[in-house]
Amino acid sequence: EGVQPQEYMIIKMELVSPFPDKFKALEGKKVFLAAATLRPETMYGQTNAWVLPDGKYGAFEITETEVFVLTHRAALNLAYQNHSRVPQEPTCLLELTGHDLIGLLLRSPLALTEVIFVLPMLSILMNKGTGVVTSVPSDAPDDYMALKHLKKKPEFRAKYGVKDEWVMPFDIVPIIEVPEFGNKCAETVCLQMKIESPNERVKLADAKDITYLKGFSQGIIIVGEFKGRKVQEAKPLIRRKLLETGQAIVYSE
Ligand code: A2H
Repeated sequence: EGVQPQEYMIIKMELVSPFPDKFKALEGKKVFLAAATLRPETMYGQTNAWVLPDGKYGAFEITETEVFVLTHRAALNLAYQNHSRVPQEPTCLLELTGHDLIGLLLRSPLALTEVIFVLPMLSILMNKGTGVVTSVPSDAPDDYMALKHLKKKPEFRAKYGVKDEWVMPFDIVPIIEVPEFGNKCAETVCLQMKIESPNERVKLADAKDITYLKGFSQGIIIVGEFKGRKVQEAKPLIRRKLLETGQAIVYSE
């Protein structure tokens, strides 16, 4: 745990209607999986969402009409940051586990892929962010390795009830060009470092640092409204746009 507060953006990944049975009670409301990210400028490249299968989540009333799916811990923090229907008091409408979320269909802000699925990731920490992560395999080594693992291992998909069509059609979406690293920076770094599985946590932490540093300091956005701009310039513009359009909120912990 850091001593400095960390400021995330929560990206509102909207559950596509009609809702599955487990979520029928929420029909009529806008339901979002609330993904915490440090890199809003990468949202064009989202290919799926990640949850921890055995993690405990809840569906919480954020406003009269909006519901967020996230951890109880994050819901409490949000309630103290002015994001709860009842001030300073989370209201949980539905208790959930990651298993209930796997396979949900989402529409996510800025994503070039129109609809994406919720998939299992075993390295998710339930005491960080919201417990929901959006996946950008072009620029996040963790996301790249987890998606690659799911694609390569039918037995892993079977164990978590993941259908092939939730995974196989989805591939890396190039969004940032980095000199010498190309437009699939996470893949380049993972290959260079010979990372073989999502369980190589020490190597992946280094890969994350390198990718983050390179992408931020030298990256150029190659898609969307800010195409041609440096990541450094585009990041605050994309952040502001997401906030102004109500597609994201700020969250700190
Ligand atoms: B980032 P920090 Cl493209 N468990 O978003 C595991 N990982 C989590 C998490 C949790 N509970 N909550 C958030 N994260 C991920 C995008 C991204 C991220 C890119 C590149 C790097 C990157 C797309 N995934 O993170 O420990 C989220 O993934 C590398 C730093 O608070 C979030 O930002 O520094 C990041 O980790 C927050 O990690």
